Amino acid sequence: MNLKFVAVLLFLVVVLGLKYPQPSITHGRTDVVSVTPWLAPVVWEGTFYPVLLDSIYQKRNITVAATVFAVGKYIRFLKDFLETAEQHFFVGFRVKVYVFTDQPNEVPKVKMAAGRELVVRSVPNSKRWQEISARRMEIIQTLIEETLKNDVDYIFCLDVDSKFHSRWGTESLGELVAVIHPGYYKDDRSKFPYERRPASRAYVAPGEGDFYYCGGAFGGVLAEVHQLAQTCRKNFEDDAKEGIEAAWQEESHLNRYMWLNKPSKVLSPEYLWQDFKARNSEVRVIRFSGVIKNYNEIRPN
Ligand code: UD2
Repeated sequence: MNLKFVAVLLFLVVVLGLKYPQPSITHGRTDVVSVTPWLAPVVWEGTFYPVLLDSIYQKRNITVAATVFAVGKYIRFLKDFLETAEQHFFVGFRVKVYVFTDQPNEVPKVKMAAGRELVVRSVPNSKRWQEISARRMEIIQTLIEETLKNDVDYIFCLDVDSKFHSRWGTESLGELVAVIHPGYYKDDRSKFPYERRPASRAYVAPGEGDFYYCGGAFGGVLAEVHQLAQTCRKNFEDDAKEGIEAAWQEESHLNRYMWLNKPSKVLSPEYLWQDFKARNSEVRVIRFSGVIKNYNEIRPN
């Protein structure tokens, strides 16, 4: 969707009145569940009208931030990430993409549309990939406190080794937003790779847990994401002082957090698929997907 198209849509909405199919409460998708037991929407293709949602948020004049980390060899994923974000991520809205990298000079020059901005910040490298991944929480917390506070309405924190393939827009907005991991959504929760050692602050006991959520994509309003980042950071650091690192670093802490603080919107695995997985039939659209990578070659340890 380009800006011209958005302008036409806005014209339709404002001048002619918005036209969209009549909603129904008895007909809709029957192959997936589109609401959690705590009544948060689960976003799947076919459960929302993009034009209607965009018209609601255009009136609110929102700004959306995205954070992405490209440290060490992960810088190679940045170009595709940024270029595809231009094509699919909140097109027609004000967007600020914050890139955190140890190689600011290597950040590719990607042409950003009007109203969209790229901000590059330096961060140190680390000898351990676990630390690079987990330290994101601390940096996101500080970014919200020092920079975004009065400037931005929503924030999404995304993995760089991924590309957008289709719309990711206003349907994803909510107070606290989590994405269901594509690898486990048909499994019994006993199989989820939660942290299982009670000594860790990321511990999830047997019989607990709703879904297994991705560390590679989460978001919401600033206050909620700040609370999440601060809590996960503190728990990660307090664990570290006792010599414990959760099974999946900040992803484990995020899962514990989302169990205690239910997300107000849940995004289906359309919002973070993995390229090595064949598409399942209920996934009608892959919007964002992790690329295939050789861990041994790109990680520092
Ligand atoms: C999963 C999660 C990831 C994180 C990790 C646990 C998904 C899709 N991915 O993926 O978010 O929770 O488990 O640690 O849910 N990075 C660098 N340089 C490095 C290493 C990492 O910049 O050397 C950044 C980069 O933005 C990358 C992210 O950290 O996308 C996560 O690292 P990963 O992709 O190696 O983690 P992975 O695939 O195990």
